[in-house]
Amino acid sequence: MVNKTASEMKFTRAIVRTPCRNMNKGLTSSNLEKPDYNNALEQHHEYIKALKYCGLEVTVLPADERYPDSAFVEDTALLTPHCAVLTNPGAESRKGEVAIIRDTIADCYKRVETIKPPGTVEGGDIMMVGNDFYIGLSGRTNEAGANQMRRILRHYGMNGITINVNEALHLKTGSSYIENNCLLLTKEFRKEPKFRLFEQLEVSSDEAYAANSVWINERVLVPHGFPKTKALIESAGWETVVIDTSEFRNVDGGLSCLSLRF
Ligand code: CIR
Repeated sequence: MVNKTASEMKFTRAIVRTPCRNMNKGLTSSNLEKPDYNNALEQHHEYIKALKYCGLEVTVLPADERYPDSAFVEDTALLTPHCAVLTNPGAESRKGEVAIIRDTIADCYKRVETIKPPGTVEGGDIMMVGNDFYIGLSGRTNEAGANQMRRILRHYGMNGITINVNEALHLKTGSSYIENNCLLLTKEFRKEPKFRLFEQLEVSSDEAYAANSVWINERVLVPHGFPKTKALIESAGWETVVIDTSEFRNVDGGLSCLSLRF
């Protein structure tokens, strides 16, 4: 396995969706406060600015009140350099989010594949490392979905590698690839045998939320309020861009899930 180096890797576009007022009805496993909608809109606006600062052209889709979690667009698709894959979210209330993003993705990709029931996949479970895609087997992504995803990836000359996720919501809730063979991860994934050849930066347990940081074109977006993780990423040589996502965190959302980058 040869990982692409950061200099070869470049994203040019992103898709986001404006959060809806019903976001306070989003799925959550936490006892945190309900999100404040106006703050969430402000934070989302800053997030878009940060994506643009990283050089991305951003498509902003409208809020859709039917789907409280629909700002978390990452879960609805996997966008690779060779094809797009529409997912089938494991969460019942989120399945309809795929239909409302399909046309946007079809405008961007000639080849669009689909995960079909009984397979379920959420994009937050898929971590791209060059040509290799680590697929978390989680409460949202099942074996059948992972097998379909691996077949699709193989068809386009890419690889899918499964990873068991027992504690985190998604694989990328607890791990992020920040290029140059370097993984940012929580304790849950520290001993994962399939990650042993990576340089590993372990996020301190009181900053676990920041394990979901996002590398984009020589910069790394880091959530606000996690100074040790920010310093760790800077020690790996990257400029960090700090974004406040506290309102999204209240409904289990991290930085990466707010966009699809390609
Ligand atoms: C959910 O539970 O589906 C949403 N409330 C949060 C989704 C976060 N997505 C992600 O980390 N990729």
